[in-house]
Amino acid sequence: HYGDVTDSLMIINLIRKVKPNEIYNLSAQSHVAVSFQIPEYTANVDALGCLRILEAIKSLNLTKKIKFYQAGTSEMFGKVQEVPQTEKTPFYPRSPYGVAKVYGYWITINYRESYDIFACNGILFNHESPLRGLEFVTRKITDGVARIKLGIQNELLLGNLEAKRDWGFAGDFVHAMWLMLQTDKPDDYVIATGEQHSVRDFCEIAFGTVGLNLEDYVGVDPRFYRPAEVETLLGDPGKAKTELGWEPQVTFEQLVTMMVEEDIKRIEREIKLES
Ligand code: G4F
Repeated sequence: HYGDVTDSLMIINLIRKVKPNEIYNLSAQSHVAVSFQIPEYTANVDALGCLRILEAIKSLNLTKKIKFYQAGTSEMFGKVQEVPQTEKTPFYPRSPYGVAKVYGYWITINYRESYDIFACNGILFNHESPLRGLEFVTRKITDGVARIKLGIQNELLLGNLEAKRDWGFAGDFVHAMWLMLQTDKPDDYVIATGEQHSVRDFCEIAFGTVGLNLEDYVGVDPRFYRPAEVETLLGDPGKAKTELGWEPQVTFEQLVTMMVEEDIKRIEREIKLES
């Protein structure tokens, strides 16, 4: 089905047609840096998009039939108010994206409390895989490392190398989303690994995987700095562990290695096709 969460009627018609048991709202303008350039569009999709789906569930009288998952984000913690961040940590978003997601978070809780919808917020920290878009730093690095290793690129320009993130494997995190909707009572959960690394650490391991040294290839370009930066994020997944029985399976090193290896294989295939 085609769709767009800026179109209320389309959402209503689609839900009426598909009659889903579960809805996972992963729709978003999810690029933090881009949200500074298109803040109004970001709010329309990321904040009001969530409201439109909840309002459709309510107006179709499906509040007892559909479970709803809202993709919250660690970007809502922004300028962090405590370390590590838990479900109780106050939000301090640092981008139009983070601000819009805070609206999505609260409107989900408001519809849960007002209309008894089974609605959960997952507060997911950064989650990566070989399918990640090239606009995000992890994939930009692993793609760059693969190209440098294969001799078709000779430098990698990045922004803030000191930013720290709690990076996990997307496959593990999607499992946590599903677990949230299999419980008896809707609630909100932090999904994170509880481990933190800098962009520089990510580069070090990625270049190390192919026997190269990051100092020889990585440069800093202020074009990739953001008007307001989230310097550090570290989640405490304790509640998800206790209540959902969830634990990440893929380590940071395994994640970086997996992404570099997949990029090398993909680029080698592309080179072969071209020759
Ligand atoms: O990979 P990023 O663009 O991800 P960011 O901003 O943390 O957001 C991602 O994770 C969130 C979960 O916390 C999601 F909600 C969101 O939708 C998205 O998936 O940047 C990570 C860090 C930033 O501090 C950024 O400034 O890496 C830094 N960085 C340094 N050089 C760079 C670059 N980021 C990008 N995209 N490109 C660079 O060249």
